[in-house]
Amino acid sequence: MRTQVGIIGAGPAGLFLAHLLHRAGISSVIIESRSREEVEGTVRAGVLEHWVAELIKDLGLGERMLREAHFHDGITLQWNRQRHHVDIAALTGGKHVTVYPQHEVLKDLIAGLLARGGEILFGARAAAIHGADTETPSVEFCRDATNTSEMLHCDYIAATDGFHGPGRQAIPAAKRVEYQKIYPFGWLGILTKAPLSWHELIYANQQDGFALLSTRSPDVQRMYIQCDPADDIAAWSDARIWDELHARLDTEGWALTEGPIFQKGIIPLRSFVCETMRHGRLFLAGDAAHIVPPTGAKGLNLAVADVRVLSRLLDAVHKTGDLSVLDRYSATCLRRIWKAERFSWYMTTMLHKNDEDSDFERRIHFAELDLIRTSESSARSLAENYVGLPFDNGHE
Ligand code: RFL
Ligand code: PHB
Repeated sequence: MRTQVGIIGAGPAGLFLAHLLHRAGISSVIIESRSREEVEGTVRAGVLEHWVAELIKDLGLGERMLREAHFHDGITLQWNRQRHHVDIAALTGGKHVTVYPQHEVLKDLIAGLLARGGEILFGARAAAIHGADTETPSVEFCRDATNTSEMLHCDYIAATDGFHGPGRQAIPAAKRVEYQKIYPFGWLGILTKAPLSWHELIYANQQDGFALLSTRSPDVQRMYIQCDPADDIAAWSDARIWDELHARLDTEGWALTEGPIFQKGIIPLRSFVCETMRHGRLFLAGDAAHIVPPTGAKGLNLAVADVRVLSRLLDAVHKTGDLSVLDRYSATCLRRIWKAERFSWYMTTMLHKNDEDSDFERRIHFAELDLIRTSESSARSLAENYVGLPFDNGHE
């Protein structure tokens, strides 16, 4: 098989890339190890930055999002049993928080790509990347259905294969510098069949730690609580989960609305960046190159930002034949990545209870929250980061 860009992974990074390349007249094939049903059924992120929602519309894929997503003017922060509304729309000249689940975005991207003649090989696992630093790279893959090895020959390879995929390891270890921070807490996430409890997301830091109230649809709600990342989910009965959610989210005269819990799981929290993101004709994008803790709602958005850069550079090469523009890929992406890493770390440290913190640090976190309540420039900084920083024109 032959194509211009071989893409490993049909997550947000791989699928947005295929659409952007298609729009530029560049062919691609996506190799995805999971089935379409599994990709479309995995519950992950919920919040889109303003420009990502605009991009979905620009790509002609926004019809369902416009009908089904929730568009919020802001977010609510809660501490000391008090709530504070951060008016993101007012602070950013009218930008909104779009709550539209990642798997719904993926359904729209997959259907749209297939309708446009795009090629996605589901149930096909990339096993090895060959000749990344040559002019003739290829991806060796194996389809579940046949269990035989095949080759995808291409001009460029995009490894959009997530944190555990083989892409990053194909960059020689001596060329890679990896930065990592593991947090001493995780998130227990649930889906519950219940009506909306509050009109926007609530990020709470109460005595027992962090909780987040989010939504999926008018009758399905998404909620998270801080827990020990080593906890066994079996130790968390529904009753225990509701007790903790009430303890962290309820305020005087207001209580969360309960419903049956139909999905629950625990994820660890980490920050990770791999520098460089390129080796010859191999490019890493999305979680393959970086991870953020979910408190800033940045992971999916950052994956799309990477492939926005990559598609523009590949389009420039396609038009001019000048390969030297590709030298800008890593540095251009990393400028935005480190700002998202900073914001995600800041939201995480400010909003969680860390048993390793001293009382002094705990007081500092509450002072940071109070600064957002009382200082417009602090609130604006949070708002700008939350809805997505502007692009660094000329550099991205
Ligand atoms: P993905 O989504 O992991 O997709 C990678 C794909 O590659 C496939 N793959 C392979 N295919 C072929 N051959 C191989 N050898 C392969 N190895 C792997 C995998 O099957 C998969 O389909 O990476 P991508 O595209 O970089 O996208 C990243 C995002 O998924 C991730 O950052 C977000 O989900 C993070 N995240 C959030 N991001 C946001 O922007 N806003 C949020 O509100 C938000 N909330 C969250 C989140 C992540 C969470 N979890 C579960 C970690 C909330 C949570 C709880
Ligand atoms: C979600 O709805 O899953 C969600 C929302 C905001 C976050 C993280 C996850 O910061």
